[in-house]
Amino acid sequence: MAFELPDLPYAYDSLAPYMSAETLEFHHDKHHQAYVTNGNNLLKDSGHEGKSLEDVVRDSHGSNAGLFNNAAQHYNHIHFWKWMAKDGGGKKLPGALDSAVNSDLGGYDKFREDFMAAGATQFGSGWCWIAVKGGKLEIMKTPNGENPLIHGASPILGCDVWEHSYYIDYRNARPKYLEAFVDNMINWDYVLEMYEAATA
Ligand code: MN3
Repeated sequence: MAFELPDLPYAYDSLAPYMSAETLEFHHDKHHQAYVTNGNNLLKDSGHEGKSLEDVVRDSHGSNAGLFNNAAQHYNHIHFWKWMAKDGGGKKLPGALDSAVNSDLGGYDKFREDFMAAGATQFGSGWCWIAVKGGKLEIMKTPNGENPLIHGASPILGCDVWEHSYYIDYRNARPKYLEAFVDNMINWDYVLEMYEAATA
């Protein structure tokens, strides 16, 4: 099954001023498109054709670095666009998610601090996450295109901390971008949807 670039689920300017239209144009139209194009070229005759994207990510890890990097980044970005929404972020967690954050992550304030610290301390390019592992929530961070799928976990929220995600709007101030992501952009309804799928 060939990879396809999904449309953004909102207008390019709808996350401003926290993430500009210019950032989304480059990030979605150029960076994500490149993962799709390169991923499709590498998928051909790889032995992984016909698998779900999740299985391509898991099965190519450690054996086909080029395909893994592009397929994993395709997976990560498909969800990243949906993990953000206009007027998102903050403490407005839906009930089931709120309970899980309280019991597994020490409550919203501790989650906010730990998630931002994971993103800020990921050296170089990568991602910070909330993942479900063994039925419980965990904060994780991974380098480059890696994600929780290859660590036996299911991501339910991820923030892209590659410089292309924030340099236009925040220059080198990654912590400011992480703060805006958590306080003003997280689409908690989509996080809940992934939480329910991961714990079903
Ligand atoms: Mn990116």
